[in-house]
Amino acid sequence: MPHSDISNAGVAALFYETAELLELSDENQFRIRAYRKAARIIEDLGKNAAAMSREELLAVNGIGKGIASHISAIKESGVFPELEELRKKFPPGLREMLKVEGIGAKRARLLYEKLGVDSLDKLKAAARSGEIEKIDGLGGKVQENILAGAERVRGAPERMLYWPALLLAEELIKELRLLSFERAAYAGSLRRGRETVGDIDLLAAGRPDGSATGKFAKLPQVERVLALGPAKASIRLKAGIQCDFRIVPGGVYGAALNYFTGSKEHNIVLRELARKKGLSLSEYGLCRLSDTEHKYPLAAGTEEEIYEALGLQFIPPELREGAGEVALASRKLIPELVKLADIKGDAHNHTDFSDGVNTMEEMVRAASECGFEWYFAGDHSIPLGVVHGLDFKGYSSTRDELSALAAKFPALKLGRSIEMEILKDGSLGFTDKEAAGTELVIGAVHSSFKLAEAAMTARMLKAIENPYMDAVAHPSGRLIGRRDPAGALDYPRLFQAAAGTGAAFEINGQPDRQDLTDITARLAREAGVKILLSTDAHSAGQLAYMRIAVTVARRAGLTKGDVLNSLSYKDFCEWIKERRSRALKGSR
Ligand code: DGT
Ligand code: CA
Ligand code: CA
Repeated sequence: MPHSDISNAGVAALFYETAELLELSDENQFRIRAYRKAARIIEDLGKNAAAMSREELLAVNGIGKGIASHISAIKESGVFPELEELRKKFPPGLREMLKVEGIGAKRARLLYEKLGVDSLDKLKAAARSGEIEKIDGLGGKVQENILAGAERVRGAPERMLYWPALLLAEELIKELRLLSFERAAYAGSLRRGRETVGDIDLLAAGRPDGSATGKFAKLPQVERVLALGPAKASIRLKAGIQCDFRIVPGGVYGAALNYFTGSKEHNIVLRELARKKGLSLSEYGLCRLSDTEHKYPLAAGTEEEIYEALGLQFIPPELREGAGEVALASRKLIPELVKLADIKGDAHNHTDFSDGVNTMEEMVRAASECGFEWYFAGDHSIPLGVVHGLDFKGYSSTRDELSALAAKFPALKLGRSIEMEILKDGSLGFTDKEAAGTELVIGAVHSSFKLAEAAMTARMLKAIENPYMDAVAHPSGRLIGRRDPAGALDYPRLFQAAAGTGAAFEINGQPDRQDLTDITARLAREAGVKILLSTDAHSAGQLAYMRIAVTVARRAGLTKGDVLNSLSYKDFCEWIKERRSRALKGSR
């Protein structure tokens, strides 16, 4: 039976696993990289790979004959034969060990061969009993870090990142439209744009006659049905998350959407406000207290009507956390939040000159297809441990290559940026003279994450005080669910320093980074620091992560004026120039 319903995430997962197992087999790096690259490209494809013909697949940048054949095989059988063979070679627990920060394939193999460690539990036991530090080349510090890392993997809550949940929800809403629901939306934490979500809450306006929930429960995305009634279905999706789907009468759609969007804290504040006005607010609408059966709502059809009837400005879902937003809305002080349409460009991303999977031309084409006005094509600087970063010579020659592309994409204004290594002592990967010759410098830490709080803050302060530091990338370094943020950075001091030199801070849009967070981004803005929204794209499709960065910015309450990406190309370049000249004067 053909498995054309296998999702892109499903195909990508098979390729990622293959790459990991090949790494455990100490296979050729090129083959490993080819699988990772294919996985990334498929994840970001935007249409279902298994439903595409061989010709269509081969037309995709980065998919060659080998990968196209593998996708056909997966489509035919639902499994990937090459992966099945690899799976027989290694105990399944070994892969789980790779989730531990500080354990790569080499270490996993070493621990397996020397100590027979083939699961997370055995790994922890070996670390606790002191066996790991006895292995040549490992030692006590490594053992300590492995134990801490292993504990984090287990303790990670079963929540899904915002981005995959968003894609799933949008796919399910399409299915609901096919089931003839004109009004359908996702609610809950997903609509509020939380970093991770516990489940997907879906809502549709319609008649609860049982046929729709039944059809919904039979969708190919469903793993099993947890509860099924005429107006509600709770299902477990194959993607590993629960979904609650509710049908409500069209007349109360707004009230239900408001209720199920939450947050619970926001709902409570709204309800108290309603009470003070002699009204009640529930998923059935805003009613008089005397109308105990909710028969004559004053407002229920749309959220806008409800906020208005309560004497409030409309509150965007991203701000509904019960953190003072209702008081602001009553004084009409909710700002107009930045939106995707305000974004004119991206400045932090990667080509295959460093660790991106697409060529510079492919990235530039994708940026022009995004409708950006400008695009700073980026890459890592030296010295970077695992991937190959550019030195200044490499920067300059690739800048020339970028200039040559300008004729092909006349509508897009191009620049070149460098994600500049911030070394352990706070100095940069380029000399000052080289940095001065770099169009845009975005500093980042990729090594020595475990410095003590004071040392890490001092390192960052020194980097910020460099007059060529235009923006600071993902300052906490966290990877949600995998790596904790750097030990309590002194953000107020960093932001104060940045306000002094005019350096911006980034909101990184990678699904597992989201760094700055909504909280630290708000602090930055209050300190007078400009914010740069970044995709940090490592493939063309990842330019879509701008949506994530915008969502975090909205949760932080940022407006268009707080965000550098809303500037025209000319104004953005002007900003860099003025900022540097002010910082240079300040540093003298
Ligand atoms: P999650 O799923 O943990 O990421 O977070 P939410 O906010 O999506 O929570 P969930 O799915 O339990 O409920 C969805 C919304 O329904 C929630 O944001 C507000 C509303 N809600 C659920 N239970 C209650 C409740 O007991 N009281 C109130 N006022 N609202 C509730
Ligand atoms: Ca939820
Ligand atoms: Ca729920």
